[in-house]
Amino acid sequence: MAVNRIAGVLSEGRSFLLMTHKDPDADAIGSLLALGKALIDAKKEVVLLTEKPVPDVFRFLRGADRIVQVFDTGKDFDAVVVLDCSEIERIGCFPGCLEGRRPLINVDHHETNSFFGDLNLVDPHGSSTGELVFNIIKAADFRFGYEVAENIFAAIQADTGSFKYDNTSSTCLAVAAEMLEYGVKPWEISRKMVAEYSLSRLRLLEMTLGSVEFHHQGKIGIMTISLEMFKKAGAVETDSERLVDYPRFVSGVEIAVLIRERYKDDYKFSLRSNGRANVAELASRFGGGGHAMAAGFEGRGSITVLKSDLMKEAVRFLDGTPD
Ligand SMILES: [Mn+2]
Repeated sequence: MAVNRIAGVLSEGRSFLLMTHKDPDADAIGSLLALGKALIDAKKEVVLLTEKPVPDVFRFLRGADRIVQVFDTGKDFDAVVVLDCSEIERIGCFPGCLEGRRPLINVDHHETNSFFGDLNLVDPHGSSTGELVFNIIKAADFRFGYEVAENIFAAIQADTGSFKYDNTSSTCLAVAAEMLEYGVKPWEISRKMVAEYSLSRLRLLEMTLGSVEFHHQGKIGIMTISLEMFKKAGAVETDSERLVDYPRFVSGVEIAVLIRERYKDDYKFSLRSNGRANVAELASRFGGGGHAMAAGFEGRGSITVLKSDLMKEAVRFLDGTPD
């Protein structure tokens, strides 16, 4: 089994490079930190690498200061572990840093994963990559301590929308419960994760809600955030996280969309489903992917054209989705 083979590589090796996707979420950072700390406790050397500095909102996660953006590229590693990435390109740009580095270990729970690794632990039924990291640590018989547990708990909590999404399984609840035995307090993590937002985020939310539009008999709710709005609110990219949920709270909405301008004429589309529509499939029609209930894609060009393309496809999609 992949999990045992990966555990074997990690047990036998001595030094590892761990990476995750660009624009990381709490599952990405939590998985990176949990596996990193478990390896450190097992007397291994690790480099935890992200494309950009860890977003402020995840800085509270223990060990976050271990994550770097540059490393000695001449260094040899016994394996590279890529966490929570459906495609290898998701790691962002590290020119040459993966060249010739083997084995490449792919640990992910996205349905659309391309199995880019030499070893692939890909489980779309896993609630989160954090849950898969838990399985690896168990299989390798590495130690759990507070730090590992906090990061695994945060990863699972975030990817299940605090145990509300359809990926909340008895398995992930059991793993989360086990993390409490190491001292994790769910209220404390929740408070840090969602209740320590900046005032800028509130200002951004105010403007984002002002942009909401409903289409197709109220089945599609769309909000748009422009660069201008980010500037006015004094907000950063991560301040827009989870805002896409708001249209979903409205009765009758099947698909919620958040369009975020990243650069001029360069947009990130986040899609959420209320259960009927598989938004991963919808996103894949635009070169993106994700999960049935949460997915996304990127688009370049005129926002009017991009939006109308999405609308056309979403309408066709909803009308073709049986009740
Ligand atoms: Mn994830």
